[in-house]
Amino acid sequence: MSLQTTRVFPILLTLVLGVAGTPSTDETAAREWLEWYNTRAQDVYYKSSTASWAYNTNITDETQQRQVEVSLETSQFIKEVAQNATALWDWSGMSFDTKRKFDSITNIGSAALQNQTKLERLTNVQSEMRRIYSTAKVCENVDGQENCMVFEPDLTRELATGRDYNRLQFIWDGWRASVGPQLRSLYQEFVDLSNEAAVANGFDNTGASWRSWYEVDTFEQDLENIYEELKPLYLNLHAYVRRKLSETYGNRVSLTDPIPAHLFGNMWSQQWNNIFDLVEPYPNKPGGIDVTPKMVEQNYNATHMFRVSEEFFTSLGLGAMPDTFWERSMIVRPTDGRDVVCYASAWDFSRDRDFRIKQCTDVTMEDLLTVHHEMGHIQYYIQYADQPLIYRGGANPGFHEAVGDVLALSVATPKHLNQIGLLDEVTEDPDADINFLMATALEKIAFLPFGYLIDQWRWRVFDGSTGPDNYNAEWWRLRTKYQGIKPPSTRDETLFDPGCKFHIPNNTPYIRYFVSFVIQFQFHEALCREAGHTGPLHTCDIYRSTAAGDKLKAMLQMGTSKPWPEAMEAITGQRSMTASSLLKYFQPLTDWLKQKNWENREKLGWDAETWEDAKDPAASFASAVQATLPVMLLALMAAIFFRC
Ligand code: X8Z
Ligand code: ZN
Repeated sequence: MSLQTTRVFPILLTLVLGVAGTPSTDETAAREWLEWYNTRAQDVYYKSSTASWAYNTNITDETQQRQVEVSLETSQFIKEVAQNATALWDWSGMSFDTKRKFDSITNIGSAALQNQTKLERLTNVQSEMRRIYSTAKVCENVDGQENCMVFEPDLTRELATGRDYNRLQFIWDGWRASVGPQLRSLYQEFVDLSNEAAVANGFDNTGASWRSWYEVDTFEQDLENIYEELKPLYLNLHAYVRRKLSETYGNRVSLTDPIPAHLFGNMWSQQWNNIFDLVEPYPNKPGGIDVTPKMVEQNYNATHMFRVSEEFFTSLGLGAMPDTFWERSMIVRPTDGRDVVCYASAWDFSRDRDFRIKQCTDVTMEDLLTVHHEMGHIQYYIQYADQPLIYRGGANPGFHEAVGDVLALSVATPKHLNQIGLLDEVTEDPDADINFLMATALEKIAFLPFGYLIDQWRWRVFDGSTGPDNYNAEWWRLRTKYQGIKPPSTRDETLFDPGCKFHIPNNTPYIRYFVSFVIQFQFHEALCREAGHTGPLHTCDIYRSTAAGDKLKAMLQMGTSKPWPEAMEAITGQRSMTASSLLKYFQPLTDWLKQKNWENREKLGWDAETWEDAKDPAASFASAVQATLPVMLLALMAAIFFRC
C-alpha cells in the first residue's frame, strides 16, 4: 500500500507556512489543500469502487479478499486525511462552504476505528454478511432431484404470483432458514464494532451517526409526526386488504388479527402491488394496470427497459447515459453460473463519468419501475458530477432515493403507458381511477410502516436498548405494531429475521426510504405545477416538460453543498418535509376506503391499542353528535366480542 502522496502535500504546506503544530487559519491555503484532497480522493475512491464492483459482479474468495484489502486502504486514506485536516487547519472562522467541507472530511465513519485489528475484523464481517445473503438459496427435493432456488428471480416470482398458502409459507420460511441463522452472531459482532467506530468519531452510537446526516435536531420527532398523519390511511388500506385476503384464504386470515406475513406477494410484506388482482376494487373496470403481459408480448428486454427510462429523463432535458454506462453496467443476471450480488444498485465511480447499474432485471412492470428508481440515482450522479467530491451526494439520503420514483409516478399513469405503447386505451372513469390509486397505494402506502420501522429496530439495537437476546422478538413486535402482520410460523432467537432483508447485512440505513416516500410526492406536486398540470394530482405526467426538468435539475446540481431544506426549497418552495402532497394525491382513494370500511363495519387495526371503528364518512360535524351513541355502543359490543 502506498499512501505517500497522501502525506506529501500537507507536509510541504506545513513547511511553507512555517506553522507546524499550529493549525492555520489561512483560508486561501486551506482551499488549495481541499483541491488537492479532491483530486487524490477521486483516485482512491475509484480504486475502491472498482474492487467492490469486481466482487459484487463475481463473488469469489479472491474478489472478496481483494475488496477487503482495498477497503482497508481506503479507510487508512480517510483516516490520514482527517488527521491532517485537523492538524493543519483551524476552519472555525472560515466561510460556510469551507467549514462544511472540512466538517465532512473529518466525519469519517468506520475508518475512525483506531485499532487496526478491529477495523480489519469489521471489514471482514461486513463482507462475509454480504456474501451469505447474496449466495443463499432455498432448496427442495423434486422427484428425487434437488432443486435450488435463488432469490432473484426464483423466490421473488413465486411469492409474486403464488396463491397457495402452504407453498408461499414454504418459500417464506425457507428464505429465513437459509439466511438468518448464519448471520446472527456476525451481526452481533458487527454492532459492537460499528458502535466503537461511531464513538471514536464522536457519536453516541452508529444510529446517532446515521441520523446526523439529516442535519435537523428534531428529525425523529418530525418523522413521528408525519407517520401519525399517515397512519389513518394505512389502517384503512390494511383493513380493506385484510377482508379481501380473507375472501381468498378463508379463516386463515381473521378480520381482526394481524395478517399472515407471507400473503402479500413480497418477501417482507413491504409492498403489496403483486396482490392487486386479489384486492382490485372494480375488477370489471380498467385502471390497475400491470403492463407486464404487454412488455412480454412486445419482446421487452433489460436494455429496452433502461432505454425507455433514459428517454423519459432526456425528455425533461436531463442527461443521457454516457456510452460507458451501457458498456460496463450489469443489467441481467450473468448466465455463466457465477454468484453475483443481484440486489439492484447504482454506482458512482467518482471519476471519468463512470456510472453503472447492477440489476438482475426481470421483464416485469415492477422491475420497469425499479429501473427508473436506479436511473434516478444515476441522474443525480450526472447532475452533481461537477461539484467537488465532498458535495457529491443527495441533499439528504432520502432525496437520492426519491428522484427515480418521482419520474416513475408519471410513468405509471395510464396516460403515459398509453403514450409509450404499453396500454391500448385510457378510460376516463372514476372507478378506473380508484383501481389505479389502489394499485399505487399497494406500492406506496403499504410501504410506509415498513420504511419507518426498520431503523426503529436498528437504532435501538445500536443504542443497546435491544440486546441480542431480543433481536427477533423485538423485530416481530415492531412488525406487528406498525404493519399489522404476523409470522406464519413460530419464530425464536435462533433465527434472525431482520438479517433476511438485504439492507441489514448490507448495512444500508433504511429511514431514507420512508423520507423518500413522503418527499417524492412533494417533488411530484411541485414538478406538476411547473409542467402546467391541471386536474387531480394522480393524473399528472411530467413527460417532456423541460420546465419541470429545469426545476429538478437545479435541485440535483446542488448535491450536498447546502443543508437539505435549501434543496427542498429550490424544488418545492417549502423548507420542510410534509405529508400533505401524499395525502392530496390519495384523497379520492382515502374517501373510497373510508366508505367501504364503514359499509363493512370494519375494525381498523389489530389489537386493543390500535383498534378503532371505521368512521361514517358521510357524518357531518353536526350529525356526529347524534352518531356518537350508536357508534360507541357498536364499538363496545365489538370490543367485548373480539377480545374474547
Ligand atoms: O432498496 C431499494 C432500491 C435500491 S436503493 C431498489 N428500495 C427499497 C427496498 O426495496 O427495500 C427502493 C424502495 C425501498
Ligand atoms: Zn435506491
